[in-house]
Amino acid sequence: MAIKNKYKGNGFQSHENQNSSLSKEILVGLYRDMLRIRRIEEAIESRYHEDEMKSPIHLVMGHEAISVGSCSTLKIDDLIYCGHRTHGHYLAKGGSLKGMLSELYCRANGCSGSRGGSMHLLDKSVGMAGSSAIVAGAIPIATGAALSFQLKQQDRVSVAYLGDAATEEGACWEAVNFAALKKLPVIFFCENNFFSVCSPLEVRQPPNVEIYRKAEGFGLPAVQIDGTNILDVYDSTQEAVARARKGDGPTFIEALTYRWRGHGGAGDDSASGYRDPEEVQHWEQYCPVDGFYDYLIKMNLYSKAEKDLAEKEIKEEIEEAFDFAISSPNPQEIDLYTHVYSQ
Ligand SMILES: Cc1ncc(C[n+]2csc(CCOP(=O)(O)OP(=O)(O)O)c2C)c(N)n1
Repeated sequence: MAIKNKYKGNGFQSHENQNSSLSKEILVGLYRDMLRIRRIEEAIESRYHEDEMKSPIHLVMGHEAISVGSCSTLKIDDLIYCGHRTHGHYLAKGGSLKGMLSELYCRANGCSGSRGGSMHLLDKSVGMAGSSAIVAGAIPIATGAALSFQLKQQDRVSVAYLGDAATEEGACWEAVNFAALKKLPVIFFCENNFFSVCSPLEVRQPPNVEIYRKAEGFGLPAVQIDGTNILDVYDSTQEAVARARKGDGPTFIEALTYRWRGHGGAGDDSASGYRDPEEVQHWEQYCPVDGFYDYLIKMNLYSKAEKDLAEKEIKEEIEEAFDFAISSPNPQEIDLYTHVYSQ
């Protein structure tokens, strides 16, 4: 097998010259947030075989720059919606680690009250408005939220995170069309990792028609960016958010990235033959977290000692959150009858 999906970005290796107007504090914060998500994902993965987390999981390793870079441009009352790969978005939007882990362990105090599991994280207090396991299911809902902001004249935006496979659903383009027509304050953020479960992009979509080009056909600004480069993600989302807040309508962002782990569960699944294991190794060279660390070091914005301290604090936070989740109560039988609606 040959490596088909080559890295198309600039890479932080050549980013000494990439200037950012962001302060040192913000840049270091972006790095720390990505590192935190990476370590949380590793911890979830290492414990998943214990079979105590009674929830399917979809790890986000390789996608960290997208969730952190984009959510960092949002306000707390802006709303985000996503599909099944939720952890990065929830944590980057300010979600509670304890609430998320409790949800994965199906405990009563999980952020979705143990009803959702990993694919349905919900937390109104931080603007995590919903996630859907139905591919493309959250896109029209995010668009509807943007319509409500517009009608109520609220200074808020919504973001619909979607995978490349979601662009094969009618609901995606119906929402994009409607948002373009009404100039809604919504950002469509496509995380193109080239796969839908085990099906590569080339067996699902015609070649040479890139996803962002399809979006452009609906008459809205659309860009393709390097999804492993957090500065590119931050800048393009910030621009899209500014456009939406000004009343100039939606933007479609296609960020190229790679899923380091299997579609679902723990570990890599390349051995099953749908992708070349060397392709995974190829993309690991462009790690969004380590690449940005090297950049910060080169720019004299960070030190090894500061990283060590961050690692220590993150480790302690993760251990405490796991202890909290594991010792949290299970839902009671009576809980079956709460949050149930009937007509
Ligand atoms: C409407 C619908 N069709 C099929 C599925 C089965 N399914 C679950 S995840 C998935 C692939 C999703 O790929 P993508 O949207 O690119 O996101 P990624 O997993 O790569 O992050 C599919 C086909 C589904 N959940 N919903």
